[in-house]
Amino acid sequence: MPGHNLKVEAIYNRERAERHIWEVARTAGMSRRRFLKLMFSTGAGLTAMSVLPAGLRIARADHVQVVKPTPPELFINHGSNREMRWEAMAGQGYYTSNERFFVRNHTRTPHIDPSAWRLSIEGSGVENPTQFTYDDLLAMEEMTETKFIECAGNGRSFFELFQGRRASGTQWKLGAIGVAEWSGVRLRELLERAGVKSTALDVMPKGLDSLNVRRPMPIEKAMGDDTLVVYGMNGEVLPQDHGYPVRMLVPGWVGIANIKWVGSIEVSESPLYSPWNTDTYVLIGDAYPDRPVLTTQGVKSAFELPWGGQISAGRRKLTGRSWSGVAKIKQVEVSVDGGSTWKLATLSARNIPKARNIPKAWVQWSIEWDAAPGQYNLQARATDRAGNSQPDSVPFNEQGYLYTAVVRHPITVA
Ligand SMILES: Nc1nc2c(c(=O)[nH]1)N[C@H]1C(S)=C(S)[C@@H](COP(=O)(O)O)O[C@H]1N2
Ligand SMILES: [Mo]
Repeated sequence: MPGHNLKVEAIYNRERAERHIWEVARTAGMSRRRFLKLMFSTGAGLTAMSVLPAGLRIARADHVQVVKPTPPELFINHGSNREMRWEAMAGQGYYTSNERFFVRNHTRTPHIDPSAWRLSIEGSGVENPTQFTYDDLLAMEEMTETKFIECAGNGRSFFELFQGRRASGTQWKLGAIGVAEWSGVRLRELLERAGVKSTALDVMPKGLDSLNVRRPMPIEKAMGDDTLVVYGMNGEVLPQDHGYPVRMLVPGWVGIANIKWVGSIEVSESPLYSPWNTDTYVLIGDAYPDRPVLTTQGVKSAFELPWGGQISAGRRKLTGRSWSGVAKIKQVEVSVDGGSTWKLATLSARNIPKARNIPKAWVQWSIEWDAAPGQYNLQARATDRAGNSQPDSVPFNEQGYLYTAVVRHPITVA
């Protein structure tokens, strides 16, 4: 795993894409001079990019904010954010591959040279401020965890669509989530090596992106068994867009807790604040007078179907996935008649022979449906083993977080 440099890979991919376009242009009789002129005028360069096969389509506009290719058949483009298309997960295995994993950047993906990079553990909460190199981390005991990372705003667009009030922020449907096998070292191990004090209160990882995105968590969460400093994703080097060289994994918590491109971790004996636990990632609205700070995610469900798409009539197997930030999923019910009747879906164990149902990850499910022609709003409602379920609506909050209500997924049967 070390030695595989994703920065070099990104440059390589871009050069390869440009060479491919030139080949296409040359075959079509274009002169080198005209080609270069086109490439340097952004608009035309982008048009030229569209002749690329999907895997090579690394448009310049994309390259600015997100490094990996995010083709439209796999992603919905929201500017610096890329949403996973749920319909593209149909027939896929349990994990979200690195190629398909959603990207949520407050600014843009930075390039970090791992040889110059250090991870510092510092602050009033440690006896011995300590620095770790990339190789130091790789030499430590490797832990792996299968968990989701989900944006706190996943489902935000439904506040407007179903409840008539638009919340500010990226108008995600349900694709701001993915499940991966994360590998790295326990944060607790690093804190202990730095001599964490019994009086330590808050722990704040800080990103090396241009805004230094950072957000504190309480020491109890930081010391948890499954809270990791991650360097691997699905058995590969953590990709650049997902936090290379290292990111946090804070299972069950809102996406923002999983800070990417971490350069330092502050441990403090007094409470820590950042814009991401004071101005954003708090609930603001009439129903939330105390402005609670977001921690865990709730329960959600998604169908692996195109939004507003069409399927053919007959016996169908509807598939989807449900998850909770708190506990394992106990059951999933599906309604095809607008919520009048509900049937239990079958929880599947595909691709994970032993671990049928993992807490703070998702469970795959399916249900048979004899679909007659017509318009439908399909609904799925999950319940976790802690008793949390999905309500019909949720009280509005200005920034549209935690939309855990049952979603009505429009579909035409023809
Ligand atoms: N440094 C840094 N970390 C970050 C972010 C960011 O913009 N900068 N975005 C956060 C948010 S809001 C989410 S939802 C997750 C998304 O992780 P992903 O892009 O790997 O899917 O990363 C979190 N970590
Ligand atoms: Mo997020």
